[in-house]
Amino acid sequence: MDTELIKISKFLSYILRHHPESIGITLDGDGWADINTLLFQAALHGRTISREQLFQVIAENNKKRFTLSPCGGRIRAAQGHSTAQVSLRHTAAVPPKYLYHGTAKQFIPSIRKQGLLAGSRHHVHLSHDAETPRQVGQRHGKAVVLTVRAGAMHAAGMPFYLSDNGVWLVKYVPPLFLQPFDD
Ligand code: HQG
Repeated sequence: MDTELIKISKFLSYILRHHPESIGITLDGDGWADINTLLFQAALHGRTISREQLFQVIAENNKKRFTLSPCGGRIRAAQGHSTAQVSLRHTAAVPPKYLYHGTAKQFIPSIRKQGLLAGSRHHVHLSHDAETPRQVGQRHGKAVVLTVRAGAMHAAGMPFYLSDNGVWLVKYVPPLFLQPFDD
């Protein structure tokens, strides 16, 4: 994606995950925004985005962060929300034995005590591979990839969800289900 489309993608993540009110729009409980309203309100707030650019971002985004509604008139972020307007009903799914979470070295003592917390987001984000979490962890400092005993957690009755774009989501990971720390 070219730099302009990356900027638009970041702007859409900000609006559709965190602060729809900042351009005066409201998302429904499933996170959907009407595309005409979104583009109109974005323009009113100084961000002019064409429909072509919006559709290009949906189609070409490297993590498929955005979903187009079946009728083509609405858009939503696939996951990553913090806004209270949205309580997306993700699909419950049975996880593989292990999933991975990317974090930074400075958070390890706290994670060791408290487990993985969702913080301002609605869920803790887990991945089926170890490479994506490494990149995610790097955003916060020296990357550390934690192994989550997802199969055991699920067997213990904790629900797992799979987002439209393949991110595994849980409300919380107790320390018990983190692979022993070897740092
Ligand atoms: C850490 C990207 C201290 C947690 C990625 C993380 C992801 C704790 C940070 C998505 C903690 C929260 C989300 C505890 C968790 N003590 N620190 N007890 N429990 N943490 O940005 O997971 O590119 O809210 O490890 O692919 O970094 O945006 O979450 O380091 O799926 O589409 O607290 O963002 O997707 O940071 O990233 P964030 P995240 P996109």
